[in-house]
Amino acid sequence: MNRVVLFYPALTNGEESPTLYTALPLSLVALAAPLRAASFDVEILDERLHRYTEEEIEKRLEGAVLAGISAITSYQLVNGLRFARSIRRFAPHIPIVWGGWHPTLMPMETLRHPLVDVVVVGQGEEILPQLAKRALDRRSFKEVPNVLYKDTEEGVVVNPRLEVSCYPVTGTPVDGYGCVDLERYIHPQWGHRRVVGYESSRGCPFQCDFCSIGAVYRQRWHGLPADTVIQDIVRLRDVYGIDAIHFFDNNFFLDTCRAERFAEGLAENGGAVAWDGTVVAQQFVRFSPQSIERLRRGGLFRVIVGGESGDEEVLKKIHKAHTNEQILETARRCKGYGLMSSFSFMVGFPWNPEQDTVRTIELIEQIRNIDKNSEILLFVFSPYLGTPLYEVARQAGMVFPDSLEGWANFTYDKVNTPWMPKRLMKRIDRYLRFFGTKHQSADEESFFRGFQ
Ligand code: B12
Repeated sequence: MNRVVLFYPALTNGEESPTLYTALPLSLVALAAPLRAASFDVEILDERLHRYTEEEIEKRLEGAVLAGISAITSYQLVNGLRFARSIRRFAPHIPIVWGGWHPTLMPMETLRHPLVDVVVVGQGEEILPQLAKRALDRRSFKEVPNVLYKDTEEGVVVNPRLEVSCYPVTGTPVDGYGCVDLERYIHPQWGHRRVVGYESSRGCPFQCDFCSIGAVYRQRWHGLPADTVIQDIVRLRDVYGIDAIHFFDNNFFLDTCRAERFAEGLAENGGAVAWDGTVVAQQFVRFSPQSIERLRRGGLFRVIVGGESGDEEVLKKIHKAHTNEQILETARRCKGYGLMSSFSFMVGFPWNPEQDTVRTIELIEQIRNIDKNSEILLFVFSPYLGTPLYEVARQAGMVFPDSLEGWANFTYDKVNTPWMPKRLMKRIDRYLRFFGTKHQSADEESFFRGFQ
């Protein structure tokens, strides 16, 4: 059989991957299903689970017609390039195809690298099987939309960008789960024994200035029908013994009717699966008590909200449409309904980093006074490619790399935003080290005192 080898690079710099970093590689699972439907044998190499030796890579590449690498900015590029070097060494005749968030946002720069033959922009389900078939038949990639590639005669070729299906082109998401050893991606989390990831919708209609989703999905949102999601989740429960689902959607609740229909349908089908999802605060505070009760009865156990900043001046600037009061009301409601709440925040925006840091930490304190078990994730702001804040950052003096190797070293754990006073960065560093960015236990000192 003809093989396609897909590589998921580690997200870390050599250290072991924490649970959060070893969720199911949804991107490659989504690509494996249509490749298999097109009669390709697919091998997924997930470097987060196993550090492949050169010999192992050589063996896996035997008979491959194409190799694909998925990457978000930072360490996945470092590790992806290492893998690409091995492909060149052991299978110099096969095309090295890069896809995922970084290549999508920086396609030309990515293609310039000698270890990149083809870049796929955006979603790959419709595109990758076409590339694999052409690679097998040794035909050019000329007619394949949404790709850039190096042609021996024509040099760099940029094919037109077309809208592709916003969802699986064959079957449903769970069809692809059989392409990996699923057991290795099932983790105990949030009080549940067997949790796995699932994506029930793509895109987002909001235009938050710090987020890359808009650049790729152009404010479109598409959710799978509730019945399809129910079928898949029931299958995960009955076949794999899953007791909780973490929805990786950007905005699970956008279509509230769909979310409620899902909750009710799951309960009608025997329930016994808990699930969580992301929602914007201004929407959640408008859910009726009946609606929250229905969702809860259908398994909702955790609500995830992007709080982003406790400085309302910043919220306006970044086009985040909630208020601090709506964040606090979300925390109160979750506590009242016995739901876990999870809020993520960033500090150190380019306008007044000292002020936004202090205000954000004050808001976190208030949340914790409402519910000391609320999960808080806190990051130092770093501009994402393809976002309006990327431009703001450039104007504020931030220097960005201009090559794939440069971006590989642009690691999100070493933020170097020039507007951050050293003194403030030190205090935040100490604060993050002391508290981590994760959930705090009840008897720890107050969040705010840790910042002094
Ligand atoms: C799950 C997730 C994570 C996971 C795993 C990351 C990963 N590589 O998947 C964790 C929790 C670890 C994580 C961490 C971070 N993440 Co994250 N994460 C996501 C999230 C929510 C879902 C990704 C996913 O699985 N999607 C579902 C799959 C099916 O879609 P997909 O990945 O886009 O794949 C499709 C296409 O991209 C393409 N494709 C992908 N790979 C390939 C490969 C080939 C060969 C081809 C042809 C096509 C192709 O085809 C796929 C199917 O259509 C996305 C947002 C999103 N909606 O995608 C953010 C996102 C990817 N994360 C992002 C960021 C910034 C981060 C963090 C820096 C956040 C932080 N402040 O710490 C860290 C980085 C950690 C690190 N050390 O590198 C950004 C990426 C921006 C960028 N420039 O790369 C995103 C887009 C969020 C955003 N709002 O902007 N993240």
